[in-house]
Amino acid sequence: MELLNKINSPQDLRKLSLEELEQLAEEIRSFIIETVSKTGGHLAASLGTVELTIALHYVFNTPLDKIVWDVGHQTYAHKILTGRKEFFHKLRQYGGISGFPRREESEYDVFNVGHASTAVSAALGIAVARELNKEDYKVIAVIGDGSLSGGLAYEGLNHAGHLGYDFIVVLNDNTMFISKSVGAIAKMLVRLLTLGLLKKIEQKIDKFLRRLKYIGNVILRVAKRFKLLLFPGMLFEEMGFAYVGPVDGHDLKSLCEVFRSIKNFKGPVVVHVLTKKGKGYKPAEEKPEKFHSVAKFNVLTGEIEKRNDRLTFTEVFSKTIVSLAEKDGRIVGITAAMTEGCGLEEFSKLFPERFFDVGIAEEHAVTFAAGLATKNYIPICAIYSTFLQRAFDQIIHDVALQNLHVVFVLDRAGIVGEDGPTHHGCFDLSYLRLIPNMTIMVPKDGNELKDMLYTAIYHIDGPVAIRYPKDFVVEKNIDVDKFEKIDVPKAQIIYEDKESKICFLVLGPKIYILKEILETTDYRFSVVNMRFLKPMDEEILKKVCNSHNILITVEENTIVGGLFSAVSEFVARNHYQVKIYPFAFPDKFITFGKKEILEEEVGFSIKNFLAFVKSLNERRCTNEGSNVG
Ligand SMILES: Cc1ncc(C[n+]2csc(CCOP(=O)(O)OP(=O)(O)O)c2C)c(N)n1
Repeated sequence: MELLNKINSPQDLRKLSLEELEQLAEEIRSFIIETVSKTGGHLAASLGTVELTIALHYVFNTPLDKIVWDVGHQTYAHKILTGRKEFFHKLRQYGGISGFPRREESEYDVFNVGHASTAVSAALGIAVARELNKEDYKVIAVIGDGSLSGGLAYEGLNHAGHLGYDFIVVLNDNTMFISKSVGAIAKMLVRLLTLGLLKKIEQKIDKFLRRLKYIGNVILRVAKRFKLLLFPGMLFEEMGFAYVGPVDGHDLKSLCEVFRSIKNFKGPVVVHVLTKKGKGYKPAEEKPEKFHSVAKFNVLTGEIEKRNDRLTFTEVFSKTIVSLAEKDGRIVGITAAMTEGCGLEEFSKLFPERFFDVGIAEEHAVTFAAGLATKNYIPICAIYSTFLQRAFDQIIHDVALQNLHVVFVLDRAGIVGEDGPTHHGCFDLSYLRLIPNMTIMVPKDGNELKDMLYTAIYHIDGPVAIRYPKDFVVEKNIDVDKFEKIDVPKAQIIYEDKESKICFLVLGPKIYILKEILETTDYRFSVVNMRFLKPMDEEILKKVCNSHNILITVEENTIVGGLFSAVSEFVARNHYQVKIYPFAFPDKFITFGKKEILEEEVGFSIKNFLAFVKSLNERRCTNEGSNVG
């Protein structure tokens, strides 16, 4: 790490020669691989952007010039070069540095991010502020080809093209569809560009197209398409951007040359950069999808640390949906660029004609599902809780308002851990509960998930949501060919204690913590598995309100608008005299770190539950039962 040791900021970087930059790139790469092998993280994308990051900080005058990253999972080199090398071993660890750009962390992090397709819009806002303030700096949005599949990116490009301000978009294109031969054309284009010939050639083609005009519109359209093949950038040009590229994203010399040549470009410009995901680390190059977001791994062998063999909720969903789809051709699987994460990989292989990965386009996924539902298909929209936030209006306007039968399967509900606040699924119970016609179910374990999916598909009309955490189920095996209908909205009394007058109303798998407390201590209380948040089982609620003094709601969701709100509204509406205490996430954003640490911090560990039960008991013994919680 001879060179890297000397670099504490981009100012140090700018003192290096081009040859030294190449060595630095190798050192950064090794440093990233070594660190991520111990912390886990987004390896492949960050390895792909090492040279790009160096070139950007080398040519542009950061932090005065602003680099806005899309998603932000590719910014490890950026973090290392901008003063966070010393903290890099604490990447994604509680109290350490985030895996994504955060303005709180560094002046070089211009915009907080974690969800895709935001960079162009955010950067454009900054560019407009610069114009209004009559300031002088460059604004660069860096967006991946995947993130360019999200509609928001086009809204930003459209607006940027219309405004015409000086504005740079770097398209970090790491898809495999550009083969070697096209790569050769790319090199040629770069050379043409630096010689100033590109514009001339394009002008010639434009003239040629204009001459063709008299032959008729059809030919013109074909001709335009021909130009699009020759110049993929035409898409951007039509939106008001100049287009430069493609550029080899691992060739520091070309990158620096191109950035220097467009640095003072007047108006919006797209620089198309070709990179390889996982670049420089063979296992990641070979399996970029496995090393996209990776757990700890052995650097030498590339072997990824195996978690234990227990089944996850995702796997139960995966097996169940395959089992159901085998028997029913109406079932369609939809995901927004998260096939594996959402457990639809097997489904996609077995039923390719009924499987749709729509790209990072959650809004489209939902409206597309709504369209299918009007034709009596049964769309299963499998989207992480946090990403479904994107499609809030589509759920209301396109699905619920028409009471269409779309099944939403929300993975990663609750705290997810190291990815942090952009990825925790803390809000879905709240944002779904307020939507009319919606049924919301939360399984406590794998068997319940399986039966809920079956019930959602065959015994409920209108929109249905099932949400579950990134976690293991309690069961070892589940028979995904046997199904039991769950009556809507039947809750389930798991344990009834007539003496204590304390009743826990629980949504989801944390119910097993309470079971454990009942089994291992002398504390007594009733426990209800709510199963449904909407509609709620008002019969059971009436019963517990009449037989208990204290209700405690448990939900892995923000305290605002979920189960605590629903039970409080019910109690107030019916004038019951019970007291209600919440186990829910606080009304603030939860940081990143190990899931267990974060859960303890927000009061969801077994220790927290035990302390609460103990305090309830003590107060009850001293007749103070009213001030607990
Ligand atoms: C709205 C949203 N949906 C899904 C994701 C999950 N996600 C993270 S990175 C990624 C792929 C991004 O592709 P690209 O922009 O090309 O970057 P690459 O990883 O290829 O470098 C996806 C789908 C997300 N971050 N945001």
